[in-house]
Amino acid sequence: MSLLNILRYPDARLHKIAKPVTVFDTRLKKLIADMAETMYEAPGVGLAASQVDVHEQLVVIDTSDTGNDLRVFINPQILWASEEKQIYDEGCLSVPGVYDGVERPARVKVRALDADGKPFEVDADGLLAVCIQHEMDHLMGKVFVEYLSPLKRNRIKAKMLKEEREQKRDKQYATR
Ligand code: GNR
Ligand code: NI
Repeated sequence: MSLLNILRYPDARLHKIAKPVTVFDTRLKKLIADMAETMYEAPGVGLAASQVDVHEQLVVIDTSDTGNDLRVFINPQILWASEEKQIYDEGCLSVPGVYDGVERPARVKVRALDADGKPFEVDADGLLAVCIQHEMDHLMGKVFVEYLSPLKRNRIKAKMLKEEREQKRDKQYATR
């Protein structure tokens, strides 16, 4: 297994649209294992393939307290979303250190394929519902900060670019 590099906002590759998975082979199994390892190590409760620069409709999620309930969603589709909304303080591994409220449907019914290409459905609420919708946004090239006001988004963008500049400078300094 190997850890994958997580793209950081505002990287243009985070806005690419993911294509459906069509081949369920060992390459897919390895990608799922590597994404799970990367998610647990981060640590995070979800990871979309888009975040590791693989633009295919694949998501891993584990919202359990124990970290032993890995769920894999391939080519996910929302079959139903509740009228009722919930506001959840979201974070994202591609926007580290930033948390803000996002309003989404409180409950969703999702259909997806598992790692073997077998269809399944799940009724989700709470954090799982938030996470599924957050990850499916990634597959469509959308990052949660795009739900925030332009003012907040621009502040976040500036903060991320500043951190990027500082990290590059630190790296250069370390090798001199
Ligand atoms: O680890 C994560 N935590 C989280 C918290 C609230 C709402 C959504 C998330 S998903 C995030 C991992 C991530 O960035 N997935 O794309
Ligand atoms: Ni995210």
